[in-house]
Amino acid sequence: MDMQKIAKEIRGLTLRCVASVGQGHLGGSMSIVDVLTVLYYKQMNVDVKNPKMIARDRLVLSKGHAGPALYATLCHKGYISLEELLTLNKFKTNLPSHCDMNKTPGIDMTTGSLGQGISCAVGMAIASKLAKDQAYIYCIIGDGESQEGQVWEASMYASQKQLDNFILFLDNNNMQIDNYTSKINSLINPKLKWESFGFFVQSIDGNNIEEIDQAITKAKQNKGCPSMIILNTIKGKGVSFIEEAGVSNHSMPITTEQLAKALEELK
Ligand SMILES: Cc1ncc(C[n+]2csc(CCOP(=O)(O)OP(=O)(O)O)c2C)c(N)n1
Ligand SMILES: [Mg+2]
Repeated sequence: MDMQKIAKEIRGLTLRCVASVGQGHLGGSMSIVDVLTVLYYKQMNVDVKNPKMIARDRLVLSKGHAGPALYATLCHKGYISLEELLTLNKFKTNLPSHCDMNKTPGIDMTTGSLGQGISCAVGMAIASKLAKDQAYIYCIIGDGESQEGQVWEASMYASQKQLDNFILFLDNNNMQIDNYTSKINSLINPKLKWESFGFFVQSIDGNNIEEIDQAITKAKQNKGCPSMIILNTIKGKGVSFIEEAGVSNHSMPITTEQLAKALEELK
């Protein structure tokens, strides 16, 4: 399986999804495509024919505004059709810009209010331990999102409960809604912070498929405490005009012409 190729295709689908409505969270969607590719094509125990399978692994996209990247991944896997992918945010759509578990097959938790998803994920990891179902619960938070106190309450409790089935990712793209995190409220050293909270922490190139795959495998082998994988990513990764927009790429427009050019670049 060529995961590099799949990631490019998922990036293309993400762009098409956002372009169908003309504007959206391109930056933070593009930065997590590589981790989504590895999760859904290699590491997660899920069944596209049975999205609600008991004891499946689960993903909580706590930075729920990156919904388009997850929808594109689910579309690539076959959970949703291409036709449906292009209904983002439209009247009566099943694909709201932020994830909704009651609307979209394959979405494990409703998110969008930053900070809350991680708490839900910790609860799901506790439930999985009680059920002894051997599932892994994955969760992706943003670096800006980590300014929410709830992120730290949830992290503290995951550690207290020794949730080694809980694998947390930080999308460390250095940007939040309208500026660099370092200019607003910096994490300074997220590795030290989560280590001090009792996590097994790895810090990797979050846009490198190989590194992501290896880090998840290592996190699964870790016993007795939760894992954090810091994904050092580029916001808007993969398309030059989005990367170059920098802190303006959080939510930005994309025209039909830009879409065509970007898809060409991804070939
Ligand atoms: C509780 C809450 N406050 C504010 C927002 C609005 N909001 C959406 S995305 C965002 C910035 C998040 O930054 P980051 O977590 O770094 O996301 P990324 O860079 O990955 O897109 C904000 C403030 C929200 N969704 N929820
Ligand atoms: Mg960010």
